[in-house]
Amino acid sequence: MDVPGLDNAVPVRLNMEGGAMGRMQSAVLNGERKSFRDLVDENEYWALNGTVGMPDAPHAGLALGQTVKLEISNDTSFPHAMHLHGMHFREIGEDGTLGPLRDTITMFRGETRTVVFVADNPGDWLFHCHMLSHAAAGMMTWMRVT
Ligand SMILES: [Cu+2]
Repeated sequence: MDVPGLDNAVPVRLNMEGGAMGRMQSAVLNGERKSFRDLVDENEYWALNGTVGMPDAPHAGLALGQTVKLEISNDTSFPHAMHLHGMHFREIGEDGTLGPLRDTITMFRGETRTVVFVADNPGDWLFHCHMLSHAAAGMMTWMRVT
């Protein structure tokens, strides 16, 4: 899969936080900011861009055909297999080389990595950790392609 348009790619950030031995102090759950301790009491442990679980608004609203450069940072103490529905991506190295076509990237603790893709599939697409207990405890969001 070619990824044209990298020079004009839309930048999107994803910050992964939470879990034991993490640094997350608080996050938003159902529109309300809560301390990590209160989140744990509700069996919610993980946040993406400061929100626990599915936000009302998409993490990113993408125009059909737009090239996207998605930078992901894992600020937790655990590995997470981040899985995007609807589209495949390729990791881009610092030298600009493109890795293999994937729909999941395993993010180890402390890593920041960048993937690129063309938003070529209209719809609302889940983007979540594939450790499903993590997804169920907050580690999921979604993107919209229109
Ligand atoms: Cu996870």
